[in-house]
Amino acid sequence: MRDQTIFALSSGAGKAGIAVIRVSGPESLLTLGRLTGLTSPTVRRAHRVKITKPETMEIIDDGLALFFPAPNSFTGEDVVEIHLHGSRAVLKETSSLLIQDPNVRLAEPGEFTRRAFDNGKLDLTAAEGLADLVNAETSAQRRQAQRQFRGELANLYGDWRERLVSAIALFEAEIDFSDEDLPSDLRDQVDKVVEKLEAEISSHLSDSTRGRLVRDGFYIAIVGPPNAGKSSLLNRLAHRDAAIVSEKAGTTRDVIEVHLDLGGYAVILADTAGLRDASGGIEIEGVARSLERANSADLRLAVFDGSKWPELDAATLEVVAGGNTLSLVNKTDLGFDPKKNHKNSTPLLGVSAKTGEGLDELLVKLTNDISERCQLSADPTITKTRYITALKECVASLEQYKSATLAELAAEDLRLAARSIGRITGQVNVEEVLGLIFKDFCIGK
Ligand SMILES: Nc1nc2c(ncn2[C@@H]2O[C@H](COP(=O)(O)OP(=O)(O)O)[C@@H](O)[C@H]2O)c(=O)[nH]1
Ligand SMILES: [Mg+2]
Repeated sequence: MRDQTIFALSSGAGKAGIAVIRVSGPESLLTLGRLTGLTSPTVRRAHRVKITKPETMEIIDDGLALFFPAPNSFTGEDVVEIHLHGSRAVLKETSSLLIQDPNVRLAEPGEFTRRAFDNGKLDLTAAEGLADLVNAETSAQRRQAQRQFRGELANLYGDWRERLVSAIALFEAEIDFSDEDLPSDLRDQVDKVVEKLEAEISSHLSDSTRGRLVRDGFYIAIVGPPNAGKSSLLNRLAHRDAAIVSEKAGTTRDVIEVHLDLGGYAVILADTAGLRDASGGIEIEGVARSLERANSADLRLAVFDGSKWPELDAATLEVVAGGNTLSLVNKTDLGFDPKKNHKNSTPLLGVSAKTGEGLDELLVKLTNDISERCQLSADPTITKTRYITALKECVASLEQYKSATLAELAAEDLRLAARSIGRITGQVNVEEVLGLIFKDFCIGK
């Protein structure tokens, strides 16, 4: 229920120096009074308070409290923040006081942000930007999420929608007042708006991978024959033993993934089973999965076995021929030179997972490649498939408009186009997408 007052621990769970409990809703100030005795705080000012058990007057903790009156708060409602010591006991006893209070209840996941959205404090793209910001692990993810949270996409999509709505208004003025065909100059005017919009949306769509690569991470699949040292290389790059290394070929059967931060970009590095003629069912499945990962990866790292030099594995060469691959020959500690006498035209980088030789050069190459493909441009970037789907629908409706001869139908196409954009920002027809978006939030946001 919307007018219920909610509370949640807004800082992370577990032991910490400070923890923050946030309360939002009409009873916020009264709740603060019941907990601490502070009844008329100066707005947006920190006050020293003591959380006290009402029956025994025992002080649970002392901390700070702030009051943000509606509408100038995160949720747009009255909000109170209580800063306490982040001890499990303090939080447990304070929460239990709040739980016993019939005027407040524990917030559901994402409920604070949901209220902010309902009160027009942010649009859906900004809400999603906030979720991304909370989840950001690398600096590129943080930068991108912050831009979105600040309203970069909200402004862009909002502007497109407004232009469509104005075009619809022009049409409607005509449709309402006459049964005749539209004056051709009006149609020309709207045609121009549509053409310009379509060009802008198409150009925005054409750069749709960058934002998602940053947000979801750049996926690199390590492929190569068994025993080439793929698992050793992954462990070396991850600085831990994530994958099993064995002399026995075919040890890695499933796909093992580790998360890395390369130059501020999130990277998922996947170790795969060796490419070879598999004998058993599980192994065949392993090889099939390797190829599947290799195909869908943003980059493939082909690892050849240097102990076989100058022979290069045929199945791996096939993957390399598919392009988008960085080729390595591992085990340079065995004393061969990959720059010499290889028949293959692809430049090969010599590395040793054992000694670490060549890995710095590999990391530089990888980081350059990733930053080239992920670098944020000055233009707003698409971060979600949901946006792409809606924008494509919008373009389709605009195309439809162009071939519509009847004014009513043309106006309806524009309406559909505006609705597609509205679905992204949450201006229309949003109930079905709301659940999807807010379920990714954790409690306390
Ligand atoms: N000499 C040498 N041996 C290596 C190197 N990297 C891996 N190995 C060995 O090669 C064998 C296979 O390694 P592993 O990482 O399991 O290969 P994978 O089957 O490609 O995952 C193991 O015995 C490793 O110790 C290296 O750079 N130099
Ligand atoms: Mg392996």
